[in-house]
Amino acid sequence: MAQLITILNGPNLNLLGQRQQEIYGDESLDSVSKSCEEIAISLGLKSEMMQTNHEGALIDMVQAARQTSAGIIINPGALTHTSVALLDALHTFEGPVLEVHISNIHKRESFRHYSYVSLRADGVIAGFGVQGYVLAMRRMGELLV
Ligand code: CA2
Repeated sequence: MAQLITILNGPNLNLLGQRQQEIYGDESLDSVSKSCEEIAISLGLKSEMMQTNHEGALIDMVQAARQTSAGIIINPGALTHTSVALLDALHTFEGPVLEVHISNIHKRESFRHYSYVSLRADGVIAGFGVQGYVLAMRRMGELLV
């Protein structure tokens, strides 16, 4: 059976492609999900994309992935910079965790420079636009062989 990669997205990322295109581009999260699914299949994996605007729901998704998923790709949105609870949940996950940011958080406001999630992440991609998700999928393919 193909291993599952869970791709998690935090607050406001449902608006991808609809607002602030100068920062986040014009592609929708659905379209990113389809690209990731295609890559997953080419790597002999499966992927599932989820998004929530709620911190607790994101933590529930991480906990559920402990039973179902070989790896997590996560763009926690603004929770990146605030959520110790999300970090704690990610610490309970045993497989690889890759952190993705569409924008280059280091080129933006100083409050975006720190990531709690990076304390758990096995790799971090920032500033590659939505291509970051695709690159993270490829890296998962290498980490999970
Ligand atoms: O660059 C990223 O991917 C971020 O994780 C996006 C978060 C931001 O708080 C982080 O600092 C960096 C914001 C997500 C908001 O997404 C939107 C997408 C399109 C339109 C409006 C918001």
